[in-house]
Amino acid sequence: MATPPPVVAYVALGSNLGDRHGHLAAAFAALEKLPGTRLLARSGLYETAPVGPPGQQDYLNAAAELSTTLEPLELLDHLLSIEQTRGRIRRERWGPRTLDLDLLLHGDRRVSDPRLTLPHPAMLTRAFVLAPLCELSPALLLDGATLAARLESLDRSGVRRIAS
Ligand code: A4P
Ligand code: MG
Repeated sequence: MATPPPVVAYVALGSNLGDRHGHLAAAFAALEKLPGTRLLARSGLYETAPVGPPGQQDYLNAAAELSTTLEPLELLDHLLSIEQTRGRIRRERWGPRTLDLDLLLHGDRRVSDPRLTLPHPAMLTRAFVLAPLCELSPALLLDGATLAARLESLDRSGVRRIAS
């Protein structure tokens, strides 16, 4: 079977437990090694105030731009297994996590599957996702507005860029 043409996909990275820098560095290294995939660009690192249950540590967040021939669900499965290698245990929704990898966009695919929704439903309302993503693709249009314009309209007070 012919290999499908590569598409550009974006992944959000987050960690607020344990060695946060180590978890994100390991995630970027693992993304680079995925089959049929190239890591085109990575954002800087952001320290962000936790959204969700109170009493959590601050998060480190970042974003990655990939070129991939993997189908969306295949890519999701790889992201989930990278999370597992960093000891991710799922407890409460929005609770603390060693590593969270969310698939934000996969080309212009719209997916509504019990396991995967694309574009990621919360990406446009979260400055901790859009700030790093806008470093990679500020002019990308989604539902009639650029990512940069969406970010402008959000409260960014809890989001601080700490390293490139
Ligand atoms: N799933 C469906 N669509 C997707 C997608 N586009 N990408 C399914 C990834 N996964 C997707 O995810 C549960 C299931 O969602 C997956 O098995 C997959 O089949 P999860 O990561 O186990 O659940 P979760 O992360 O606990 O819940 P949820 O609602 O996904 O949480 P979020 O939205 O990821 O939020 N505050 C700051 N500052 N920074 C953060 O990074 N992250 C969260 C987690 C909360 N607060 C935060 C941050
Ligand atoms: Mg997740």
